[in-house]
Amino acid sequence: MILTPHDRLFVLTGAGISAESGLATFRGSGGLWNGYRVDQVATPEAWHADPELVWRFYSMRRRDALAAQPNAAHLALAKIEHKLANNFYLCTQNVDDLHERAGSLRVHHMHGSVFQSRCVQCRVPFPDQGVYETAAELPMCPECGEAVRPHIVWFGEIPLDMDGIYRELEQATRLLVVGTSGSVYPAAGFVHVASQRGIHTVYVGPEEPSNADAFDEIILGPATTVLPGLL
Ligand code: BV8
Ligand code: ZN
Repeated sequence: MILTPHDRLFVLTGAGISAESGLATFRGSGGLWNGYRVDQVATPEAWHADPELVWRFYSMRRRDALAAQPNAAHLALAKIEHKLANNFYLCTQNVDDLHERAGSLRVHHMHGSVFQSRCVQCRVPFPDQGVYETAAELPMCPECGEAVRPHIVWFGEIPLDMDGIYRELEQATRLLVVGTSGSVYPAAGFVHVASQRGIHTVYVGPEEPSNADAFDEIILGPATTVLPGLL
């Protein structure tokens, strides 16, 4: 990917970039959605129906993320950010912190972070690495006594700082998308916004995403193999 000093690179990542760090993707074989149905653990309705099950699911996700290490793909993005400085923006659908642990600074978690929680009433996110796996352990707000939930964007909820994301998309001259199946919106629509603006769009992953037709370039291969050479 030829980048001139005037280029502004917008990068979107999905579960695929963390696959080689041992974190399950959603749809892949053995994917998260094989063990749990989306509507059982990742919707506001699921939370109201069974907060204990939801907290068991996200406690498992916290353990997995804590045990994982950033891989060469995360490191390649941190390196290019270092070179491009403010001409770089990383939007991830992932709730793990492997981008930050690889050294990325300008990372926006549009679907939230597994290491943050918030009170359903006070709504202020705070850092939380706790695991809550029984009804007795479910966290309550020290301020107002209400329930504390994972600071995660569930299906049917609006992703975080969509205005900021669209502002960055408006200014970008290149779009790089890595490791996402292109099946969940609004993230899957970013490539369409980029194409309408005539900016060059590239996808990296071992298989074509469901929105493949929208990309100018598809580079098939694992992120750890492709990204270091691409950037
Ligand atoms: C909303 C947090 C209103 C939870 C997640 C339009 C059309 C149809 C439906 C909708 C629509 N608009 C909205 C909807 C509804 C819904 C939706 O899209 N449903 C789908 C199922 C059809 N969207 C919503 O509800 C969203 N909210 O729309 O609010 C709104 C919006 C904007 C403005 C105003 C109002 C909220 C969606 C967010 C839900 N939360 N995550 C958690 O993590 O537990 S989504 C979750 O699934 C991920 O974050 C990600 O976004 C998504 C898909 O996962 P991927 O990351 O793509 O992973 P997947 O397993 O699918 O694929 C892995 C890929 O990696 C594969 O392609 C594979 O080839 C590749 N890969 C594998 N190995 C490697 C690799 N790549 C590189 N290297 C490797 N080694
Ligand atoms: Zn509270």
